[in-house]
Amino acid sequence: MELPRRARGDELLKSGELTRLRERLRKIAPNHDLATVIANAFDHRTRILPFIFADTRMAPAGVRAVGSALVDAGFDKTRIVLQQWNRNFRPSQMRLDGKVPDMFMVSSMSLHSEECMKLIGDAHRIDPAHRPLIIAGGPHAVYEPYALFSVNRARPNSADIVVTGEEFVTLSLIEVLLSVRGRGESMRSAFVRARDSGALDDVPGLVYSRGDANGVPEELIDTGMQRLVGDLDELPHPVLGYRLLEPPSRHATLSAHALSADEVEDRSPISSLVLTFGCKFNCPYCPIPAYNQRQYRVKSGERIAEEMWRLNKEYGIEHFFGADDNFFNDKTRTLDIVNKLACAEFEGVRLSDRACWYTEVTVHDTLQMKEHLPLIHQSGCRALWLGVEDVTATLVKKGQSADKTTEAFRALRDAGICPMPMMMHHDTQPLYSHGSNYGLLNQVELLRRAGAVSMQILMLTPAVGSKMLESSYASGQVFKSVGGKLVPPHICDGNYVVASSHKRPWQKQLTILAGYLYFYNPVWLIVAIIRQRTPVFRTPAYVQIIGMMGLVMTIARTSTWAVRLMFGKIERRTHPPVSQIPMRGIDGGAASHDTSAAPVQIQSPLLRRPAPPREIVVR
Ligand code: B12
Ligand code: SF4
Repeated sequence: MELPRRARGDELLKSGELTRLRERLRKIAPNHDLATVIANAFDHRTRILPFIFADTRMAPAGVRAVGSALVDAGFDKTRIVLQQWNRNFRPSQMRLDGKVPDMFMVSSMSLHSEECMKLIGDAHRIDPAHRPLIIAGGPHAVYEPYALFSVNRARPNSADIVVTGEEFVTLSLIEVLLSVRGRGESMRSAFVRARDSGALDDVPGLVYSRGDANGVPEELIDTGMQRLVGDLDELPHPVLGYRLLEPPSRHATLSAHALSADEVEDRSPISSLVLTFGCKFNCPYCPIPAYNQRQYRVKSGERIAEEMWRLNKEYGIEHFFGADDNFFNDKTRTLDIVNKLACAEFEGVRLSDRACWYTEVTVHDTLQMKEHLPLIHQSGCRALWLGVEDVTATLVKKGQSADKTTEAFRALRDAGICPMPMMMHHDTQPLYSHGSNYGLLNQVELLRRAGAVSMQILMLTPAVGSKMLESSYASGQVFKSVGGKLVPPHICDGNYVVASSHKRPWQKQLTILAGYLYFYNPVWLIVAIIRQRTPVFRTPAYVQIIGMMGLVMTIARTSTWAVRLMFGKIERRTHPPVSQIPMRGIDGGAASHDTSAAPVQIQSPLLRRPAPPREIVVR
């Protein structure tokens, strides 16, 4: 089931609403000496291609955004702990300025959810008299907020409240809590009073529980879908969040000081930066358009340039990765941004001499921008990740074909921009096809010849919040257990075959490995070293080296899964995950995030035969 959309015309906040909230909080912040620790959950078992190295060398934007929002609102006593760098961190032992923090926040993607629940569980070891208010947020919370509440009576380790939205929701929650908080009162006690008085129900984007004295939730109240900030220039500045990072360590406790400014670039040389949100396409396996309530939101070129400049000046960061869903989504707005970046100058220095950037786009929109690619390169763009999915457009058609993909890749390479394809393998795609481009190896070869610098091959896996979720479960494609082992969340990332109707799913797993081996190997490394006189210079050779290193980890981890698929009995699920706890909206009606009553409507692409392709309408 996709996330529901608010009523037409009510999806966005009013202009200036986030700015005014920030101003209001700044006025009351001095009365509240709030201390907050924000943890980013990370399961180290997920460290394989294609994300290996990017996952630990880029401090995630989500926790930085929450930290920036708190500091911007006047709550300086905030620390961000990344499990990527601090795998032994224990919330039960955290102290900030010598005291247990008032709020413990945790952010997680779904694949890191086991670690997230362990962090919450460990925070519950703090004596209830001092326990901080536990707030969960991030992508896992957005799509499955109910999963952050525990129904286990023996271990009632739930978040107190889950934020299913962005900065505006988090700051609104804090505003409500501070408005009821008495002098010296704990945030948890303020939360209970605010909850019981119904004060939280006016903030769309929250899920909280009501339960017995032991903290086991009996029902979940969902305050509905958030309103989104339309003008991304209203967001707090990302420069603030970097000051809050806990230095890497092996300790369970926090260090006395955050990472110093001159160490930031060393630890996190790439900065993920919000530039735009949203995408006009409507791929059935993708939750993004629904999350954005079909809105396209942008930052101005001036603001992006200023953010890059300040991040470079204060921390020395030179590489920026746009957290975009489809940066070329709107030609006019894209051109406005890149024009500003190309001419931006600060203190007599051109920004493009100090900053390079990378992001995600589609083949279709790249061709629309073809004549502007030299300008885009001039603005500092050095690589673009393209959701090619399937060159033949059998799986999903979003304007790509073998010819168009080749044309787009060549145009990018000629402009000095590395094309980085993202492929999606599926049940009906063979390893190799004779006389067509349908096979995976045929497509990898086609992309390599067209100039692909890196390669991403993920198995089509039903994503929570996408249209195809229910039908994939209903048709029995989704594995519950293999060889007696339950499918754990950390392997549901597209790298492992965990949903398939194929008779021999292990073949799918090995096909993905074969695709990677075909692309990342010593032969193509040598070719890349010999052919360095291209507009993208040595990058293909560097990427080959990184790719081969990552492939070793990938083979080690996924081949054992292939063996399990080969010999183990596969049990399948018939329903997507649903809340174990009854959920309701504030008016007593259905909860926005309750997936239990979702209708099964869509024919899953996993089941489709190669032809005819389903056309996805480009709006
Ligand atoms: C950049 C990115 C990456 C980078 C991450 C690098 C890094 N270390 O930051 C890379 C390329 C490595 C990556 C990899 C993967 N990614 Co990714 N990625 C993104 C992307 C495009 C941007 C993330 C971002 O920076 N957003 C900007 C920040 C500001 O937004 P945010 O994180 O949502 O945080 C906001 C709110 O959620 C909230 N919030 C966040 N945390 C908290 C905590 C609290 C307490 C509170 C109150 C609020 C709160 O406030 C924040 C400010 O508004 C998103 C899509 C998107 N547009 O968001 C996907 C996304 C996060 N990725 C996703 C996925 C699935 C993956 C992969 C599994 C691969 C895949 N199959 O696509 C891998 C996992 C790798 C790994 N081992 O972790 C999914 C996650 C879905 C889910 N249910 O968990 C997303 C949402 C895309 C999607 N399909 O919808 N990804
Ligand atoms: S083009 Fe990409 S971001 Fe847009 S809907 Fe399709 S998969 Fe999602």
